[in-house]
Amino acid sequence: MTFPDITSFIAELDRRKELARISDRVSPDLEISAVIDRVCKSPGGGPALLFEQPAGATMPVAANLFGSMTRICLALGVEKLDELAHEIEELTTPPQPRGFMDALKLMPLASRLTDLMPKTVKDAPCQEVIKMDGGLDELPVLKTWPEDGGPFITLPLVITRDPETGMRNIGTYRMQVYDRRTTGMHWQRHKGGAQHHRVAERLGRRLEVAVALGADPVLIYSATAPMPEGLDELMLAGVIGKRRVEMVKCRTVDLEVPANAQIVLEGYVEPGERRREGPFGDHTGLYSLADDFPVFHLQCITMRKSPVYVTTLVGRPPMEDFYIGKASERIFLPLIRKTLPEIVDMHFPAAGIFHNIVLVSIDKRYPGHARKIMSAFWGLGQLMFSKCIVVVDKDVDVHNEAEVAWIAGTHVDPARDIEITRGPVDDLDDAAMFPSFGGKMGIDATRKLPAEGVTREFPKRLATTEAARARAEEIWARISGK
Ligand SMILES: Cc1cc2nc3c(=O)[nH]c(=O)nc-3n(C[C@H](O)[C@H](O)[C@H](O)COP(=O)(O)O)c2cc1C
Ligand SMILES: [Mn+2]
Repeated sequence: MTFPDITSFIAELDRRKELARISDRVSPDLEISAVIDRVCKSPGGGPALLFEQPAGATMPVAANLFGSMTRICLALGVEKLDELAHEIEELTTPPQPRGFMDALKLMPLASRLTDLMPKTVKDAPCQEVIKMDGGLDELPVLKTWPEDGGPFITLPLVITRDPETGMRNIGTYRMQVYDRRTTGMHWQRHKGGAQHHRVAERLGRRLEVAVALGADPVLIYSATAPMPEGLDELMLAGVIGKRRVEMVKCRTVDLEVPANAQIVLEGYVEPGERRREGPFGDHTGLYSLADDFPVFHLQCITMRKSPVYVTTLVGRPPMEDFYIGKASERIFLPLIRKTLPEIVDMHFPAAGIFHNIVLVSIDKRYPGHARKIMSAFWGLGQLMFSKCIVVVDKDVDVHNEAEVAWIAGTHVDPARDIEITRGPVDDLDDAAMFPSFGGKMGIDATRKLPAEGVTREFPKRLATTEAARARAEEIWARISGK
Protein backbone atom coordinates (compact mmCIF):
# COMPACT_ATOMS: atom_id res chain seq x y z
CA MET A 1 0.00 0.00 0.00
CA THR A 2 1.20 3.50 -0.75
CA PHE A 3 -0.26 6.78 0.42
CA PRO A 4 -2.54 9.11 -1.55
CA ASP A 5 -0.96 12.20 -0.01
CA ILE A 6 1.50 13.31 2.63
CA THR A 7 -1.10 13.94 5.32
CA SER A 8 -2.31 10.33 5.22
CA PHE A 9 1.34 9.25 5.50
CA ILE A 10 1.86 11.54 8.49
CA ALA A 11 -1.33 10.17 10.10
CA GLU A 12 -0.05 6.61 9.63
CA LEU A 13 3.32 7.53 11.14
CA ASP A 14 1.43 8.96 14.09
CA ARG A 15 -0.59 5.76 14.48
CA ARG A 16 2.62 3.71 14.41
CA LYS A 17 4.29 5.96 16.98
CA GLU A 18 6.86 6.99 14.37
CA LEU A 19 5.96 10.68 14.70
CA ALA A 20 6.91 13.20 17.36
CA ARG A 21 4.56 16.18 17.60
CA ILE A 22 6.15 19.37 18.83
CA SER A 23 3.78 22.06 20.01
CA ASP A 24 6.46 24.49 21.23
CA ARG A 25 6.86 27.68 19.20
CA VAL A 26 10.12 26.63 17.59
CA SER A 27 11.61 29.12 15.13
CA PRO A 28 12.10 28.32 11.41
CA ASP A 29 15.21 30.45 11.78
CA LEU A 30 17.82 27.80 12.81
CA GLU A 31 15.87 26.29 15.71
CA ILE A 32 13.74 23.80 13.76
CA SER A 33 16.84 22.70 11.86
CA ALA A 34 18.79 22.18 15.08
CA VAL A 35 15.99 19.96 16.38
CA ILE A 36 15.92 17.96 13.12
CA ASP A 37 19.71 17.55 13.21
CA ARG A 38 19.62 16.32 16.81
CA VAL A 39 16.89 13.82 15.97
CA CYS A 40 18.63 12.54 12.80
CA LYS A 41 21.77 11.87 14.81
CA SER A 42 19.92 9.61 17.27
CA PRO A 43 20.22 5.84 16.72
CA GLY A 44 18.26 4.59 13.70
CA GLY A 45 17.42 8.12 12.54
CA GLY A 46 14.90 9.15 15.22
CA PRO A 47 11.18 9.83 14.69
CA ALA A 48 9.49 11.92 12.03
CA LEU A 49 8.73 15.42 13.26
CA LEU A 50 5.66 17.60 13.11
CA PHE A 51 6.18 21.14 14.35
CA GLU A 52 2.55 22.04 14.95
CA GLN A 53 2.95 25.77 15.41
CA PRO A 54 6.36 27.07 14.44
CA ALA A 55 7.05 30.62 15.58
CA GLY A 56 5.56 33.16 13.20
CA ALA A 57 4.08 30.52 10.88
CA THR A 58 0.54 29.93 9.68
CA MET A 59 1.06 26.25 8.92
CA PRO A 60 2.80 23.25 10.51
CA VAL A 61 6.21 22.01 9.37
CA ALA A 62 6.82 18.30 8.81
CA ALA A 63 10.38 16.95 8.64
CA ASN A 64 12.41 13.75 8.76
CA LEU A 65 9.38 11.90 7.35
CA PHE A 66 11.60 9.41 5.46
CA GLY A 67 14.52 9.42 7.88
CA SER A 68 14.67 5.76 8.94
CA MET A 69 14.69 2.39 7.17
CA THR A 70 11.20 1.70 8.52
CA ARG A 71 9.79 4.97 7.22
CA ILE A 72 11.39 4.94 3.77
CA CYS A 73 9.99 1.42 3.31
CA LEU A 74 6.55 2.48 4.53
CA ALA A 75 6.69 5.51 2.24
CA LEU A 76 7.36 3.31 -0.77
CA GLY A 77 4.87 0.64 0.22
CA VAL A 78 7.27 -2.22 0.95
CA GLU A 79 8.61 -4.21 3.89
CA LYS A 80 12.12 -4.15 2.45
CA LEU A 81 13.54 -1.95 -0.31
CA ASP A 82 14.68 -5.05 -2.18
CA GLU A 83 11.02 -5.85 -2.92
CA LEU A 84 11.01 -2.82 -5.20
CA ALA A 85 14.12 -4.10 -6.91
CA HIS A 86 12.36 -7.41 -7.62
CA GLU A 87 9.33 -5.65 -9.06
CA ILE A 88 11.41 -3.45 -11.31
CA GLU A 89 13.42 -6.46 -12.41
CA GLU A 90 10.20 -8.22 -13.37
CA LEU A 91 8.75 -5.24 -15.17
CA THR A 92 11.91 -4.68 -17.19
CA THR A 93 12.44 -8.34 -18.07
CA PRO A 94 9.51 -9.30 -20.27
CA PRO A 95 9.29 -13.06 -20.79
CA GLN A 96 10.30 -14.16 -24.28
CA PRO A 97 7.17 -15.30 -26.15
CA ARG A 98 7.58 -18.54 -28.13
CA GLY A 99 4.42 -18.24 -30.17
CA PHE A 100 1.13 -16.44 -30.54
CA MET A 101 -0.48 -17.87 -27.40
CA ASP A 102 2.58 -17.01 -25.39
CA ALA A 103 2.55 -13.51 -26.79
CA LEU A 104 -1.07 -13.12 -25.71
CA LYS A 105 0.01 -13.81 -22.17
CA LEU A 106 2.20 -10.71 -22.37
CA MET A 107 -0.81 -8.45 -22.83
CA PRO A 108 -1.29 -7.89 -19.11
CA LEU A 109 2.28 -6.59 -18.97
CA ALA A 110 1.49 -3.98 -21.62
CA SER A 111 -1.66 -2.96 -19.83
CA ARG A 112 0.27 -2.81 -16.58
CA LEU A 113 2.61 -0.29 -18.19
CA THR A 114 -0.22 1.93 -19.47
CA ASP A 115 -1.82 1.63 -16.03
CA LEU A 116 1.18 3.49 -14.72
CA MET A 117 0.98 6.53 -16.97
CA PRO A 118 0.03 9.77 -15.23
CA LYS A 119 -3.49 11.05 -15.80
CA THR A 120 -4.99 14.52 -15.73
CA VAL A 121 -7.76 15.44 -13.30
CA LYS A 122 -9.91 18.57 -13.16
CA ASP A 123 -10.27 19.24 -9.45
CA ALA A 124 -7.29 19.08 -7.19
CA PRO A 125 -6.69 19.57 -3.48
CA CYS A 126 -3.56 21.54 -4.32
CA GLN A 127 -5.76 24.22 -5.92
CA GLU A 128 -8.31 24.67 -3.14
CA VAL A 129 -6.87 28.11 -2.56
CA ILE A 130 -5.47 30.23 -5.39
CA LYS A 131 -3.38 33.27 -4.61
CA MET A 132 -2.39 35.24 -7.68
CA ASP A 133 -0.49 37.71 -5.52
CA GLY A 134 0.68 35.13 -2.97
CA GLY A 135 4.16 35.44 -1.55
CA LEU A 136 6.76 33.12 -0.13
CA ASP A 137 6.54 34.95 3.18
CA GLU A 138 3.44 32.81 3.80
CA LEU A 139 5.60 29.68 4.00
CA PRO A 140 7.67 28.68 7.05
CA VAL A 141 10.80 28.19 4.97
CA LEU A 142 13.76 27.20 7.13
CA LYS A 143 17.05 28.94 7.50
CA THR A 144 19.02 25.77 8.13
CA TRP A 145 22.56 26.72 9.19
CA PRO A 146 23.92 29.98 10.63
CA GLU A 147 25.94 31.05 7.58
CA ASP A 148 23.28 30.17 4.99
CA GLY A 149 22.60 32.95 2.50
CA GLY A 150 18.95 32.94 3.57
CA PRO A 151 16.02 30.57 3.98
CA PHE A 152 15.96 27.62 1.55
CA ILE A 153 13.15 25.44 0.27
CA THR A 154 14.92 22.08 0.45
CA LEU A 155 12.43 19.47 -0.74
CA PRO A 156 10.66 20.92 -3.79
CA LEU A 157 9.54 18.95 -6.85
CA VAL A 158 10.70 21.21 -9.66
CA ILE A 159 8.74 20.51 -12.83
CA THR A 160 9.80 21.69 -16.30
CA ARG A 161 9.38 20.64 -19.91
CA ASP A 162 12.05 20.56 -22.59
CA PRO A 163 11.04 23.54 -24.75
CA GLU A 164 11.83 21.56 -27.92
CA THR A 165 10.66 18.03 -27.23
CA GLY A 166 8.06 18.74 -24.54
CA MET A 167 9.56 15.98 -22.37
CA ARG A 168 8.84 16.50 -18.70
CA ASN A 169 11.40 16.46 -15.90
CA ILE A 170 10.93 16.49 -12.16
CA GLY A 171 13.90 17.07 -9.91
CA THR A 172 14.53 18.13 -6.34
CA TYR A 173 16.63 21.28 -6.45
CA ARG A 174 16.87 23.65 -3.50
CA MET A 175 15.47 27.17 -3.83
CA GLN A 176 16.89 30.06 -1.84
CA VAL A 177 14.17 32.55 -0.93
CA TYR A 178 15.38 36.05 -1.90
CA ASP A 179 12.08 37.85 -1.31
CA ARG A 180 8.36 37.07 -1.46
CA ARG A 181 8.34 36.58 -5.24
CA THR A 182 11.84 35.37 -6.18
CA THR A 183 14.10 32.45 -5.33
CA GLY A 184 17.28 30.87 -6.58
CA MET A 185 17.01 27.79 -8.78
CA HIS A 186 19.83 25.48 -7.85
CA TRP A 187 19.64 22.90 -10.61
CA GLN A 188 23.23 21.81 -11.10
CA ARG A 189 24.61 21.67 -14.62
CA HIS A 190 24.29 17.88 -14.91
CA LYS A 191 20.62 17.79 -13.98
CA GLY A 192 17.41 17.55 -15.98
CA GLY A 193 16.09 21.03 -15.09
CA ALA A 194 19.40 22.62 -16.07
CA GLN A 195 19.23 20.91 -19.47
CA HIS A 196 15.75 22.32 -20.12
CA HIS A 197 16.97 25.74 -19.09
CA ARG A 198 19.97 25.39 -21.43
CA VAL A 199 17.60 24.71 -24.33
CA ALA A 200 15.35 27.62 -23.34
CA GLU A 201 18.35 29.95 -23.21
CA ARG A 202 19.51 28.82 -26.62
CA LEU A 203 16.05 29.65 -27.96
CA GLY A 204 16.07 32.93 -26.00
CA ARG A 205 12.86 31.89 -24.27
CA ARG A 206 11.51 32.03 -20.75
CA LEU A 207 11.22 28.60 -19.14
CA GLU A 208 8.01 27.92 -17.26
CA VAL A 209 8.51 26.18 -13.94
CA ALA A 210 6.05 24.66 -11.49
CA VAL A 211 7.13 23.61 -8.02
CA ALA A 212 5.15 21.15 -5.93
CA LEU A 213 5.73 21.06 -2.18
CA GLY A 214 4.56 18.12 -0.10
CA ALA A 215 3.30 15.68 -2.75
CA ASP A 216 2.72 12.05 -1.72
CA PRO A 217 5.71 10.05 -0.42
CA VAL A 218 6.32 8.08 -3.63
CA LEU A 219 6.36 11.25 -5.72
CA ILE A 220 8.64 13.07 -3.32
CA TYR A 221 11.05 10.15 -3.56
CA SER A 222 10.76 9.93 -7.36
CA ALA A 223 11.85 13.55 -7.81
CA THR A 224 15.16 12.69 -6.15
CA ALA A 225 15.71 9.49 -8.14
CA PRO A 226 18.57 9.48 -10.67
CA MET A 227 16.30 8.69 -13.62
CA PRO A 228 18.05 8.54 -16.99
CA GLU A 229 17.47 11.74 -18.98
CA GLY A 230 14.22 11.71 -20.91
CA LEU A 231 12.51 9.13 -18.68
CA ASP A 232 9.57 10.59 -16.83
CA GLU A 233 9.86 10.48 -13.05
CA LEU A 234 6.07 10.02 -12.98
CA MET A 235 6.45 6.60 -14.60
CA LEU A 236 8.74 5.55 -11.79
CA ALA A 237 6.20 6.91 -9.31
CA GLY A 238 3.53 4.85 -11.12
CA VAL A 239 5.63 1.70 -10.87
CA ILE A 240 6.38 2.16 -7.17
CA GLY A 241 2.94 3.46 -6.21
CA LYS A 242 1.16 0.94 -8.47
CA ARG A 243 -1.29 3.56 -9.60
CA ARG A 244 -1.51 6.40 -12.04
CA VAL A 245 -0.26 9.70 -10.70
CA GLU A 246 -2.99 12.34 -10.84
CA MET A 247 -1.89 15.62 -12.32
CA VAL A 248 -3.75 18.91 -12.66
CA LYS A 249 -3.14 21.83 -15.00
CA CYS A 250 -1.48 24.83 -13.46
CA ARG A 251 -3.40 28.13 -13.39
CA THR A 252 -0.80 30.41 -14.95
CA VAL A 253 1.74 28.18 -16.71
CA ASP A 254 1.41 25.41 -19.28
CA LEU A 255 2.53 22.65 -16.92
CA GLU A 256 0.85 20.06 -14.76
CA VAL A 257 1.46 19.44 -11.07
CA PRO A 258 0.61 16.55 -8.74
CA ALA A 259 -3.01 17.07 -7.68
CA ASN A 260 -2.26 15.86 -4.16
CA ALA A 261 0.49 18.41 -3.38
CA GLN A 262 0.13 20.65 -0.35
CA ILE A 263 1.42 23.80 -2.01
CA VAL A 264 2.31 24.73 -5.60
CA LEU A 265 4.48 27.59 -6.82
CA GLU A 266 3.92 28.59 -10.43
CA GLY A 267 6.42 30.77 -12.21
CA TYR A 268 9.28 30.98 -14.63
CA VAL A 269 13.03 31.34 -15.12
CA GLU A 270 14.25 34.01 -17.56
CA PRO A 271 17.02 33.29 -20.06
CA GLY A 272 20.32 34.88 -19.14
CA GLU A 273 19.36 35.91 -15.61
CA ARG A 274 21.70 34.85 -12.76
CA ARG A 275 21.93 35.78 -9.14
CA ARG A 276 24.22 34.94 -6.25
CA GLU A 277 22.99 31.77 -4.55
CA GLY A 278 24.27 30.40 -1.23
CA PRO A 279 26.27 29.81 0.81
CA PHE A 280 24.27 26.82 1.99
CA GLY A 281 25.00 24.22 4.66
CA ASP A 282 24.94 21.21 2.38
CA HIS A 283 24.74 17.43 2.59
CA THR A 284 28.52 17.33 2.34
CA GLY A 285 28.56 18.64 5.90
CA LEU A 286 30.26 21.78 4.55
CA TYR A 287 28.91 25.12 3.43
CA SER A 288 28.57 25.05 -0.34
CA LEU A 289 30.16 28.27 -1.58
CA ALA A 290 28.02 31.02 -3.04
CA ASP A 291 27.75 30.91 -6.83
CA ASP A 292 25.57 32.33 -9.61
CA PHE A 293 22.40 30.42 -10.45
CA PRO A 294 19.20 31.05 -12.40
CA VAL A 295 16.34 32.87 -10.69
CA PHE A 296 12.78 31.61 -10.21
CA HIS A 297 10.03 34.23 -10.45
CA LEU A 298 6.84 33.34 -8.64
CA GLN A 299 3.61 34.38 -10.29
CA CYS A 300 0.97 32.38 -8.44
CA ILE A 301 0.68 30.18 -5.35
CA THR A 302 -2.00 27.53 -5.07
CA MET A 303 -2.52 25.41 -1.96
CA ARG A 304 -4.78 23.32 0.17
CA LYS A 305 -7.00 25.02 2.73
CA SER A 306 -4.81 23.81 5.60
CA PRO A 307 -1.47 22.84 4.10
CA VAL A 308 1.53 21.27 5.82
CA TYR A 309 4.95 22.52 4.82
CA VAL A 310 7.12 19.45 4.19
CA THR A 311 10.85 19.91 4.41
CA THR A 312 14.15 18.17 5.02
CA LEU A 313 17.43 19.20 6.54
CA VAL A 314 20.72 18.41 4.89
CA GLY A 315 24.03 18.55 6.72
CA ARG A 316 26.75 16.33 8.03
CA PRO A 317 25.71 12.69 7.53
CA PRO A 318 23.78 10.76 8.56
CA MET A 319 20.70 12.78 7.64
CA GLU A 320 17.33 11.97 6.12
CA ASP A 321 18.75 11.99 2.59
CA PHE A 322 20.78 8.86 3.41
CA TYR A 323 17.53 6.85 3.54
CA ILE A 324 16.23 8.47 0.37
CA GLY A 325 19.52 7.58 -1.33
CA LYS A 326 19.28 4.02 0.00
CA ALA A 327 16.01 3.65 -1.89
CA SER A 328 17.71 4.72 -5.12
CA GLU A 329 20.61 2.36 -4.45
CA ARG A 330 18.20 -0.59 -4.17
CA ILE A 331 15.81 0.46 -6.96
CA PHE A 332 18.51 1.15 -9.51
CA LEU A 333 20.64 -1.92 -8.80
CA PRO A 334 18.51 -4.22 -11.03
CA LEU A 335 18.53 -1.59 -13.78
CA ILE A 336 22.31 -1.25 -13.64
CA ARG A 337 22.56 -5.03 -13.75
CA LYS A 338 20.73 -4.98 -17.09
CA THR A 339 23.96 -3.79 -18.68
CA LEU A 340 26.38 -5.00 -16.00
CA PRO A 341 25.00 -8.40 -14.95
CA GLU A 342 28.25 -9.30 -13.21
CA ILE A 343 27.46 -6.80 -10.47
CA VAL A 344 26.32 -8.66 -7.39
CA ASP A 345 25.64 -5.79 -5.00
CA MET A 346 26.53 -2.19 -4.23
CA HIS A 347 26.51 0.07 -1.21
CA PHE A 348 26.90 3.81 -0.72
CA PRO A 349 27.98 4.37 2.91
CA ALA A 350 26.30 7.29 4.69
CA ALA A 351 29.65 8.95 5.35
CA GLY A 352 30.39 8.94 1.63
CA ILE A 353 27.28 11.05 0.79
CA PHE A 354 26.26 8.74 -2.08
CA HIS A 355 29.10 9.19 -4.52
CA ASN A 356 32.26 9.83 -2.51
CA ILE A 357 32.52 6.16 -1.56
CA VAL A 358 30.97 3.46 -3.71
CA LEU A 359 31.41 -0.18 -2.74
CA VAL A 360 30.64 -2.75 -5.45
CA SER A 361 30.89 -6.52 -5.45
CA ILE A 362 31.23 -8.43 -8.71
CA ASP A 363 31.32 -11.94 -10.04
CA LYS A 364 34.84 -11.54 -11.43
CA ARG A 365 35.22 -13.39 -14.71
CA TYR A 366 38.25 -12.06 -16.57
CA PRO A 367 41.39 -9.95 -16.26
CA GLY A 368 40.71 -6.26 -15.76
CA HIS A 369 37.12 -6.92 -14.76
CA ALA A 370 37.17 -4.62 -11.73
CA ARG A 371 38.46 -1.80 -13.93
CA LYS A 372 35.69 -2.40 -16.43
CA ILE A 373 33.16 -1.85 -13.63
CA MET A 374 34.88 1.37 -12.56
CA SER A 375 34.81 2.68 -16.13
CA ALA A 376 31.18 1.70 -16.51
CA PHE A 377 30.17 3.56 -13.34
CA TRP A 378 32.12 6.62 -14.39
CA GLY A 379 30.08 6.65 -17.59
CA LEU A 380 26.64 5.82 -16.24
CA GLY A 381 24.16 8.58 -15.34
CA GLN A 382 24.75 10.15 -11.95
CA LEU A 383 27.12 7.30 -11.07
CA MET A 384 29.62 9.36 -13.07
CA PHE A 385 30.11 11.29 -9.82
CA SER A 386 31.56 8.22 -8.06
CA LYS A 387 34.75 9.56 -6.53
CA CYS A 388 36.19 6.46 -4.92
CA ILE A 389 34.97 3.09 -6.14
CA VAL A 390 36.06 -0.03 -4.30
CA VAL A 391 35.47 -3.24 -6.24
CA VAL A 392 35.45 -6.51 -4.31
CA ASP A 393 34.68 -10.14 -5.12
CA LYS A 394 31.17 -11.50 -4.79
CA ASP A 395 31.88 -13.25 -1.47
CA VAL A 396 32.36 -9.89 0.26
CA ASP A 397 29.33 -8.24 1.85
CA VAL A 398 29.49 -4.64 0.63
CA HIS A 399 26.97 -3.54 3.27
CA ASN A 400 29.49 -4.50 5.91
CA GLU A 401 31.84 -1.54 5.69
CA ALA A 402 34.34 -3.09 8.12
CA GLU A 403 34.51 -6.22 5.98
CA VAL A 404 35.23 -4.13 2.88
CA ALA A 405 37.94 -2.23 4.73
CA TRP A 406 39.48 -5.52 5.85
CA ILE A 407 39.40 -6.97 2.33
CA ALA A 408 40.73 -3.78 0.73
CA GLY A 409 43.55 -3.69 3.26
CA THR A 410 44.57 -7.27 2.66
CA HIS A 411 43.95 -7.59 -1.10
CA VAL A 412 45.25 -4.32 -2.46
CA ASP A 413 48.73 -3.35 -3.53
CA PRO A 414 48.32 0.40 -3.99
CA ALA A 415 51.11 0.54 -6.56
CA ARG A 416 49.23 -1.93 -8.74
CA ASP A 417 45.53 -1.83 -7.88
CA ILE A 418 44.59 1.81 -7.98
CA GLU A 419 43.15 3.42 -11.07
CA ILE A 420 43.17 7.21 -11.17
CA THR A 421 41.23 9.09 -13.77
CA ARG A 422 39.52 12.43 -14.36
CA GLY A 423 36.08 13.44 -15.37
CA PRO A 424 32.93 15.23 -14.30
CA VAL A 425 32.50 15.36 -10.54
CA ASP A 426 29.61 16.49 -8.39
CA ASP A 427 29.07 20.25 -8.38
CA LEU A 428 29.39 20.18 -4.60
CA ASP A 429 32.91 18.71 -4.67
CA ASP A 430 35.05 21.64 -3.56
CA ALA A 431 38.14 19.46 -3.27
CA ALA A 432 38.17 18.84 -7.04
CA MET A 433 40.80 20.57 -9.16
CA PHE A 434 38.16 22.57 -11.02
CA PRO A 435 34.45 23.18 -10.42
CA SER A 436 32.63 19.98 -11.45
CA PHE A 437 35.75 18.51 -13.11
CA GLY A 438 38.26 16.49 -11.16
CA GLY A 439 39.89 13.23 -10.19
CA LYS A 440 38.40 9.87 -9.35
CA MET A 441 39.91 6.76 -7.90
CA GLY A 442 39.08 3.12 -8.34
CA ILE A 443 40.46 0.48 -5.99
CA ASP A 444 40.59 -3.06 -7.31
CA ALA A 445 40.21 -5.14 -4.15
CA THR A 446 39.32 -8.35 -5.96
CA ARG A 447 41.55 -11.44 -5.88
CA LYS A 448 44.04 -10.99 -8.70
CA LEU A 449 44.44 -13.43 -11.55
CA PRO A 450 47.70 -14.68 -13.02
CA ALA A 451 46.54 -13.07 -16.26
CA GLU A 452 46.62 -9.76 -14.40
CA GLY A 453 50.30 -10.30 -13.81
CA VAL A 454 49.93 -11.60 -10.26
CA THR A 455 51.71 -14.92 -10.06
CA ARG A 456 52.62 -14.82 -6.36
CA GLU A 457 50.60 -17.30 -4.36
CA PHE A 458 47.72 -15.62 -2.47
CA PRO A 459 46.72 -17.07 0.88
CA LYS A 460 43.31 -18.50 1.68
CA ARG A 461 40.85 -16.92 4.09
CA LEU A 462 40.59 -18.36 7.58
CA ALA A 463 37.63 -20.56 8.44
CA THR A 464 37.35 -23.48 10.81
CA THR A 465 35.73 -26.82 9.96
CA GLU A 466 31.96 -27.30 9.96
CA ALA A 467 32.23 -29.76 12.82
CA ALA A 468 34.29 -27.45 15.02
CA ARG A 469 31.93 -24.60 14.21
CA ALA A 470 28.87 -26.57 15.22
CA ARG A 471 30.55 -27.48 18.50
CA ALA A 472 31.41 -23.83 19.09
CA GLU A 473 27.82 -22.73 18.45
CA GLU A 474 26.61 -25.26 20.98
CA ILE A 475 28.99 -24.04 23.64
CA TRP A 476 28.37 -20.39 22.80
CA ALA A 477 24.63 -20.92 23.19
CA ARG A 478 25.27 -22.22 26.69
CA ILE A 479 27.74 -19.61 27.91
CA SER A 480 25.84 -16.70 26.34
CA GLY A 481 22.62 -17.89 27.96
CA LYS A 482 20.69 -18.27 24.68
C1 LIG B 1 17.10 16.78 -0.15
C2 LIG B 1 17.73 16.85 -1.50
C3 LIG B 1 18.15 18.07 -2.00
C4 LIG B 1 18.74 18.16 -3.27
N1 LIG B 1 19.14 19.38 -3.73
C5 LIG B 1 19.66 19.47 -4.97
C6 LIG B 1 20.02 20.75 -5.50
O1 LIG B 1 19.90 21.78 -4.85
N2 LIG B 1 20.51 20.79 -6.77
C7 LIG B 1 20.66 19.67 -7.53
O2 LIG B 1 21.07 19.77 -8.68
N3 LIG B 1 20.35 18.45 -7.05
C8 LIG B 1 19.83 18.33 -5.79
N4 LIG B 1 19.48 17.11 -5.30
C9 LIG B 1 19.74 15.90 -6.11
C10 LIG B 1 18.75 15.75 -7.23
O3 LIG B 1 17.43 15.82 -6.76
C11 LIG B 1 18.98 14.40 -7.91
O4 LIG B 1 20.26 14.43 -8.50
C12 LIG B 1 17.93 14.06 -8.95
O5 LIG B 1 18.21 12.78 -9.47
C13 LIG B 1 17.90 15.05 -10.07
O6 LIG B 1 16.94 14.66 -10.99
P1 LIG B 1 17.13 14.98 -12.54
O7 LIG B 1 18.09 13.95 -13.05
O8 LIG B 1 15.77 14.83 -13.11
O9 LIG B 1 17.67 16.34 -12.64
C14 LIG B 1 18.89 17.00 -4.04
C15 LIG B 1 18.47 15.77 -3.54
C16 LIG B 1 17.89 15.68 -2.29
C17 LIG B 1 17.44 14.35 -1.79
MN1 LIG C 1 15.07 13.53 -14.60
